[in-house]
Amino acid sequence: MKRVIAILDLPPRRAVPTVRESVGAAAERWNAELHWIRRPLQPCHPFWQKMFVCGDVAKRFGPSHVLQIDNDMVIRSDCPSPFELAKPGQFAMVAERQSAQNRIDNGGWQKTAHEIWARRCRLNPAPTWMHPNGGLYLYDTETFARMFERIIQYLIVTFGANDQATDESLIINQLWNDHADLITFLPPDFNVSMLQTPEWATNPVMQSFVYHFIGPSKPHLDRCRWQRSNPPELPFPANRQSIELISEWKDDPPASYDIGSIFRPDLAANLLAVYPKLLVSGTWSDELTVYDERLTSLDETFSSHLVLTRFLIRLGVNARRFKLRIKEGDDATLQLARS
Ligand SMILES: [Mn+2]
Repeated sequence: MKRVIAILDLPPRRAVPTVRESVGAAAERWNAELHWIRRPLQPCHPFWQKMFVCGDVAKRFGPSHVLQIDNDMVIRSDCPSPFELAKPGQFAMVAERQSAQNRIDNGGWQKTAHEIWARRCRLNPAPTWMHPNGGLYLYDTETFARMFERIIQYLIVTFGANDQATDESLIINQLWNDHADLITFLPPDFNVSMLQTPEWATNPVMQSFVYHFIGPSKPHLDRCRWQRSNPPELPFPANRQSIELISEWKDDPPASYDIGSIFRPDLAANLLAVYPKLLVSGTWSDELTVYDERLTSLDETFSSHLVLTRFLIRLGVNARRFKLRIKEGDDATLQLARS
C-alpha cells in the first residue's frame, strides 16, 4: 500500500522552512509520497477541511496508508517511521493529555467537548482520556474513507460549528461509535504538545521525535533544530558529564544509566534526548543527599518534594524512560511532628 504524508497548508498560516525541510527529509527516509494541500479542499473552516484529506488522498494516489499532519510540526532527523508502528486497518494517534499539571482523570474540558459534539451528531461520546492531539492521524483510506464521509455529513446539522476541539472530538466520537477496536495510540514522542511542554518549546534543541507547536507556542517554531549533528547538540549544552558519557558511548549506549541523587535535570535530560531507547534511573530521598545552597530553603521549609516534582516535569514525555529509586529516610510526617 502506498504511503502518503498529507499536510493541509492553507493561507494565511503556511508552513515555515523548518517544517518543510524536516517533513521532506522524513518522507524520503520513510519511503512516503509528500502531499502538500495548498488550496482549500472545500469552502469550510480548516478544522472541517481535515475531514476531506482522506478522500483527496484516495483520489490522487489510490489506496494509501496516510500520515495526516499539521503544518506546525517538526520531525527530528532520527525519528523512526510511524508507518511501521501502526498497520493499515488501525487508526493511530497520540493522546492530547501530556502534562500532569492538567487534569488527568476522566473529567476536564475534553469530556464537555465530546458530549457537546456527541449531542450535535447524535452519537455516544468517546471517553475523555481518548481525546487526541489533533496534529497527527495515521490511517488507511480503504478502512476509513467511509468514516470521514459520515463525519462530513454533520457539516449541515452542526451549521459548520468550529468550537470545542472540532476535528479531535468529531474523529474520536465517530471512531468510538464505529470502530472502537481499531483505535490505536502511538507514544507521545510522535506528537509532543509544545503548549504542554513550554520549556521544551523555547529550547532550540529537540528532546523527542515530533514537536507540535500549538497555539501560543508557534513563535518558537522557526528556531527549532530538527537535524541531528555528530556529536549531537544537547538541550543543556553546559553539562560536562553528559558530554563525556556521549563521547565515550557514541552510538552504542548501555541499556540503562544511573545518575545517582536527583537534583537538576540537565544530565538525565541530555541522555534521554540523545538516546531514544536509554533508560535513566536516579535516587530520591526526602532527606536531601545533594548539598547545594539552593536546596537549603527547601529543606528549611519542608518543601524538598518540589525538587522531585520539578525534575520529572522538566523531563517532559521522556520521564516515561526515567526509573525512580527511593532511599528510605526519616518519615516526613515525623519531621512535622518534631517541629
Ligand atoms: Mn497544529
